[in-house]
Amino acid sequence: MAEIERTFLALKPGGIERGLLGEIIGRFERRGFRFIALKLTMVSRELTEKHYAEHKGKDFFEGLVSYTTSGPVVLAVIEGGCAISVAREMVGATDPKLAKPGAIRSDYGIDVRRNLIHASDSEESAKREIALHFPDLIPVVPNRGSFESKISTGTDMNITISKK
Ligand code: IDP
Ligand code: MG
Repeated sequence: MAEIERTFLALKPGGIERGLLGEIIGRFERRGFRFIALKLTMVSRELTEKHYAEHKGKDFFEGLVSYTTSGPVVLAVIEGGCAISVAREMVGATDPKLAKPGAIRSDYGIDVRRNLIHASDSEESAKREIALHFPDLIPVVPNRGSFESKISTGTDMNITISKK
């Protein structure tokens, strides 16, 4: 059975401006992923710089940060089998022109900066990005009837919960 994982998604301002929110979120739902956390928000420059810290110093960094902070974004955590790699595949190559047909960036994008959506690229990134954007989400061992929040502690399900 596929390993149950959580990953982080961010719909960038362009996708929301163009009214593609339902379409993009719907793809993940229909694929069978469960939304664990979801919010529409503006992200500060400081948080955006932290999120994209690996790109600091690159020529596109300033444009990337300005674009990401230019309008509302939708941030989400999804859970499901091999969520990290499957979400990356659904999102497609960084440059929409190189993404395969059927990938979100290919189907709706043409510009590398305005490439609609971010998805964590590894287990380590997923952990870091989830903690950065959803610090209140309690990490649980997934796939044990997990739909946890601060309200439901999951103690009746005998699962491991640790607050970071
Ligand atoms: P990823 O989003 O596919 O993981 P990264 O290389 O991590 O791609 O880059 C982060 C984001 O920075 C991309 O999604 C894209 O919006 C932007 N970006 C990457 N390379 C370029 C570039 O060469 N020009 C402009 N923007 C870029
Ligand atoms: Mg990346």
